Amino acid sequence: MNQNQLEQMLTDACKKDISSCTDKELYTGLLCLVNKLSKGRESAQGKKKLYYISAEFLIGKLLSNNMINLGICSQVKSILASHGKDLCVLEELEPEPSLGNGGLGRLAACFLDSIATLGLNGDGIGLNYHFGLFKQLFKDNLQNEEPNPWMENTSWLNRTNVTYQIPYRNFTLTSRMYDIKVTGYGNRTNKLHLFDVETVDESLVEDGISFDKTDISKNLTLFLYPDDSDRAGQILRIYQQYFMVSNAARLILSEAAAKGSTLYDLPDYAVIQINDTHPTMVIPELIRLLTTEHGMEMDDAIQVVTRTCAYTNHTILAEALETWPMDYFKEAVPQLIPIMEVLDDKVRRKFDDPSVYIIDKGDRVHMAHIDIHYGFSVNGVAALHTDILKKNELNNFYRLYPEKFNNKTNGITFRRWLLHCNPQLADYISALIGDGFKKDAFELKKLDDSTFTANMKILHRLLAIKDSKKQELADYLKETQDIDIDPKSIFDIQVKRLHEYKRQQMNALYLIHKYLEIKRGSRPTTPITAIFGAKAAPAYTIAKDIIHMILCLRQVIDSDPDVRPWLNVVMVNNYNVSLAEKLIPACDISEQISLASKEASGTSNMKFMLNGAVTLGTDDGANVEIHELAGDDNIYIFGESSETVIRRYAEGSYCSRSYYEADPDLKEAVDFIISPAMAAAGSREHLERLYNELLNKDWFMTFPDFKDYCRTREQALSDYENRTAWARKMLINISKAGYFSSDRTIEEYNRDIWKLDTGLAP
Ligand code: Z57
Repeated sequence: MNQNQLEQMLTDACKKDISSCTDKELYTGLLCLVNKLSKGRESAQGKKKLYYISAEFLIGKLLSNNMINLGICSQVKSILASHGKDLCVLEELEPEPSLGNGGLGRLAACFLDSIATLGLNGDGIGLNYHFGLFKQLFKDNLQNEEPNPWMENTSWLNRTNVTYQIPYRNFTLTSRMYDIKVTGYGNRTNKLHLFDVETVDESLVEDGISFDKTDISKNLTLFLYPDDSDRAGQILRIYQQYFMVSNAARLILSEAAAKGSTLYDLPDYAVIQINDTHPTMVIPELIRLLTTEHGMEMDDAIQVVTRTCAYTNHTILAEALETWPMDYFKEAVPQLIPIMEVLDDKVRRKFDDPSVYIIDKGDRVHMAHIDIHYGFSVNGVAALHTDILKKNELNNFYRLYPEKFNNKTNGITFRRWLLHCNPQLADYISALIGDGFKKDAFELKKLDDSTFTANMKILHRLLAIKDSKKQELADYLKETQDIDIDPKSIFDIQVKRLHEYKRQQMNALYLIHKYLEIKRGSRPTTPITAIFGAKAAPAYTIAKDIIHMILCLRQVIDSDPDVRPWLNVVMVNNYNVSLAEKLIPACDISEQISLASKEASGTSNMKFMLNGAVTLGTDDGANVEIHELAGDDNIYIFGESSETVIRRYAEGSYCSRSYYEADPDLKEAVDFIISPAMAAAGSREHLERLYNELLNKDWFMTFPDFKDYCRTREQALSDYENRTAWARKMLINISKAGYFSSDRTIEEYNRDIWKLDTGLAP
């Protein structure tokens, strides 16, 4: 399509001349145009279909992403420009659907993009949360939560005619399916199916995010559970999960039957990827539907379902592995209990090891155990993570079913995380090595060649692009959050959910230490801007205390004229996908400092690497693979190894206080948390609770790693001063990032697990 035709279509969609449109009218017009263009593209076809079921799909804004994938982005930009309009301004008008907490939900969104791009026959299935995840506000240096409404009259959601009756113990809900089109890069359009109930009552929500929990028909899909990896939810979560999987099961069975399946051959028509344990009830629900509504024998149904379902594990944190009291099922979905009892009984007859039972002696149901016994594949999300699952956390299962276990190292979509968020860098890469990397990310390897890495002009250009992204971020934060940052300073960024194992508190302890050093006169060569972005689960007390500490520290430093020109600590408000797209391209140093063994993979580490940030991290999750690819000279690794950490936990003898007593720098930083200066900025109660937690517990072992962390961070800061040497590290990181394309990950899922026909050549 040429530019004139496109301009005409946009004018038609807006129903008036582009120049006379308001920004909002233009945004809506573009949305309609994109919907229309993607209508021409069918879903990939094929006998067998993948269903990716997930409680979270953190899709982010869709306008620009869809335009990139339709191949009209640069044309639209110039059409808009010729009428004095700016796409960036229109982008700000699109509400972000926050249908995920963090990595797990964003991974599902990247996967949908790659599945469509590779022409695979696969859809996502999830829930349509009206308010998604909460919106974060800061008040008195504390996190507050508010609803985040994102659905508008004209939106990406398409109401369908698909509805089901979903039975609970003492009532039935009528569901309705909404679809969001998932447009692959230059390719097919798949679907994200989001189920909802029409009786949901948004007016139930009052005073922040609290609402009446009693009437399920009114509250079922109001919110996404804000717990990330921990703090088991409540019974409403069972209602939500069952709603998701019962709808999914009915859709899957009816699509298979429509294509001619007898349902005994369901595995030839469907493969279900269970994203963490949240959709696990799809296993007993499918068995229930096959036996009660399709006349199948129990043993046959179990066989069929086992050959259809595959499970992805995303964490080894014990507190994140879902176990539900049998009473919850009794109350909400008693129809599943006889099925789960049969499943448990079969396990008990076969294995005399209580650690692999489904129902434990305390009458709790271990959801992951259902997946492992009654699915054909179990995968971890990074090499180290899968190893730990096999050797430690799931060793008892690995010994029973070694053939089920496999690794699929996570990936990210380069369409959003490079082409969209950093077109300047993408264009420059194209100028150097051509466009091929946009289809085959491994082509980035071509950059690792001395014609590029030893070319001063190229290295300077890379630095200039980084500088321009830093300037853009500085302008954006000033305008939207009234935050001042110096674009000439070093941008050191840690953005991810707030969790003790991710150790934002250790980053903050370093910053306290640095603050005190600067105060004593030892100034850095280049000023430093340390940026945090993180939401804490509303019920996660210590996580909220850590946010409080960071915000108080910011205030203390900000009002200290001796230090403020040299060290700026910032916490951006309401960190989400859209902010990530602005922060990541501007980053110099990427903080990936989880306690070794605890971060299953991490995916922001990959996004930063792709955008030319250098990683400062532990040998944990996918950092291990980043380390191997980038090489020792192009990454800053510190801290104890996962083996040491696992041993330390096993010994049970960790005592944080002894580290505190032995290291004066550490002691000084920890004591500063409860100093008068900090107390003046915040609340003593919160600061003291955090101080005591660190001193008496420090469960995620920040103290043993503190010294090495400080030393390594200082090394990175001093290496930054040699600008061309630093630029070379950036370029080598970019050149090795191809492995982390989610296209590679999805090809592996398909090759080893799904085995779908590959539709179109990529
Ligand atoms: C979540 O975001 C992750 C794991 C979970 O069990 C839950 Br619940 C939520 C994250 C991991 O913490 C990351 O390490 C990983 O990269 C991501 O899932 C995607 O696999």
